[in-house]
Amino acid sequence: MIKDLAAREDGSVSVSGWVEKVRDQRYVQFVVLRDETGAVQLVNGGVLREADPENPRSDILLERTTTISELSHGSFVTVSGELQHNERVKLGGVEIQIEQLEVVSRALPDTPIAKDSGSEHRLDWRFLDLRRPEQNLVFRVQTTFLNALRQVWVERDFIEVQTPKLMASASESRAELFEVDYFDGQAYLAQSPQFFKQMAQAAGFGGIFEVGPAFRADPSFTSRHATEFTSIDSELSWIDSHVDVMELHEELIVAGLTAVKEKHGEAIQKLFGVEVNVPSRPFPRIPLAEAKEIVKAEGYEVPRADADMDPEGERRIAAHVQQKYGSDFVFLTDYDASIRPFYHMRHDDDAQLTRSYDLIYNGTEISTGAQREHRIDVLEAQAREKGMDPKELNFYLDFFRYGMPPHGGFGMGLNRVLMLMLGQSSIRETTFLFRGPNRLTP
Ligand code: AMO
Repeated sequence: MIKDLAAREDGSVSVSGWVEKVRDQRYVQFVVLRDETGAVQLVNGGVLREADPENPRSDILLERTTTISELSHGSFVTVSGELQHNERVKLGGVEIQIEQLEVVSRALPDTPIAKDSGSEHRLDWRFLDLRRPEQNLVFRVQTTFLNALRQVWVERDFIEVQTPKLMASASESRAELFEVDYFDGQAYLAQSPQFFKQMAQAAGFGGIFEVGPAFRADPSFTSRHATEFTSIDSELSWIDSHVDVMELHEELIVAGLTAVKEKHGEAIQKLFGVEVNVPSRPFPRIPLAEAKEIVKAEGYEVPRADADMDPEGERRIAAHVQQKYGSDFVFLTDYDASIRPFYHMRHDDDAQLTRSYDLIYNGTEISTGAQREHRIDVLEAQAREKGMDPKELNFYLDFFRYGMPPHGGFGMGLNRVLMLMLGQSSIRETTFLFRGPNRLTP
């Protein structure tokens, strides 16, 4: 790998990679070669532009010179030569004197995207866009983040599940639901693993987690919505309230960010110009109604008093929390029952408020969590209150009819977390292959 070259001693080496740049000078040729780990400068000192009968290596040198001068950007080549350390070489302090260069796969001469191409055009050519070191880093960070979360779950003895993405009913609301033909009938793409992670509680699994796709037929073109995204879900039994869920959530976030900072902090700073901050626990917790009062006192009124925070409200409360507590994270808690799903448990002393929360990171919602209602009679009543027909939900309600422990959990959008962690302007940059209302390819 190219990143290992600097640590090697001078001598014969062989490397492969994509041609990033060619400088074809009269007496010397330079090629910058990149693989997924870094870049290195190759040098052809034996440039020969026309046959030289006096030189016994004339044919070889002439062919090599021609090959290099015709190299197109993005071609994949294998090179062998002499590695030399040279402090004056800015790129890693080493260069390779080319002895042999083989073009393994030639790229068409005009690369369809450039550094400054617009987002949609880059998405059309995502495989080329992903060759950029920044993009490569996004998915290395994702791997490290998820791995750290997984370690926490495994240490806590949680079970990993894979829930079905084809369902017979909606899993969140009837809005934003993709319907697909299913033999002679209809199926729906899962909007979240909500019902099944609760089923795992009825099954006696206790702590569980899933990292998998979620689908939302959301027609919006915002920077934080996709029609398919990766949802990080966890659920656990025997909780006293949503506070237990928040504590698990904090532990996971701190573990994920600690691992990312340790492994990629420097690269993130260099390529994205942002610092990864590991938050201290507990994260600030503010009831939603109080958060609305705070932003109102600071001059911003959330458009609808009976609704969720709007994006501007989220930004403002995050700025307030940042200033007051120095935290990138804030839990907004105790959402009004009218804006929460029927399965959220309500407070004993105030049936209008749910035992739920949203987690805001750098000014944007990344997650929703709650204690769930496990008492079947209350759950049925709450479903009816929301205009739902309990008969349609029977398969779900059955989970509660044979002994269901108190439980709760959360769902968190992976692509949003990465966008906010890396200071990106859209989840298009932090999704391997983005899906939106007008994008089903590549
Ligand atoms: P909710 O609908 O709030 O909750 O979704 C949880 C998190 O998923 C992410 N998310 C999205 N990301 C990209 N594009 C979208 N269209 C999109 N929709 C949602 C967000 C959001 O905070 N079942 C509950 C969770 C739970 O209570 O366990 C749920 O799905 O980051």
